[in-house]
Amino acid sequence: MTLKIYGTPMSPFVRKVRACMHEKGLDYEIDPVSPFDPPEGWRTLSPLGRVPVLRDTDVGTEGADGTLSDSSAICVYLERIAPQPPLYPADPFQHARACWLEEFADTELAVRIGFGILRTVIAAPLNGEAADWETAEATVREKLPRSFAYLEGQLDDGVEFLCGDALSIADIAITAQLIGFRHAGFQIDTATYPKLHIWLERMLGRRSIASLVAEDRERLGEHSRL
Ligand SMILES: N[C@@H](CCC(=O)N[C@@H](CS)C(=O)NCC(=O)O)C(=O)O
Repeated sequence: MTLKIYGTPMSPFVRKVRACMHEKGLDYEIDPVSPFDPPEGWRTLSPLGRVPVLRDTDVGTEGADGTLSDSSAICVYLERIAPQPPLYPADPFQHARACWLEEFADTELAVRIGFGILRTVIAAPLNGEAADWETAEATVREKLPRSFAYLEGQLDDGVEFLCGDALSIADIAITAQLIGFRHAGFQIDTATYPKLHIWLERMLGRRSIASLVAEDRERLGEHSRL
């Protein structure tokens, strides 16, 4: 089986898929397509023009054959082709809850952190533009507290994971987005969100995630404050 991810490793959605692959011990190739400067014919693989896209070359090697163009669809596929370790809880309610928290990460956190922080203080200076710390700080002060309070409430006292007693797609999807927040040098306030803070630090220490953060750091250089 040859699995290929198309998408820049700096995308939180690419990071989410890669973390799942690392957890499952799957080998893959990566083609660092930028959705903002894509190769010709990109919309054949990605109808919405986004990354990541996964290709399973056992299924198809040309055009859209064997491709999936959404991180959530890709992660479901990975679970089916490599069931161990499971990243979707067996319990029906926890399974659905994990999918909801994944959705929360992919929409709410992605928009807040993507537009408010990644674009303003990570991507802008990398593209030779001035960083907009005012917008980033306003995002942290005014936009993120509601999300963080919600996530704090989703973590039971002393538990290691968001859904049940094992790592799930919920932990991975939320971490993939929060890494951007941490690259900008922000911290989850320990006094206000103690469980979320501990949970995130633990997630960042997992081998599957730590290797991705190390790669990011190398790529971002002085632009990573994590
Ligand atoms: N729902 C998609 C979202 C992917 C997404 O928004 N990716 C961003 C990069 S982080 C992108 O390609 N943006 C380009 C655009 O929206 O035009 C998924 O889960 O894969």
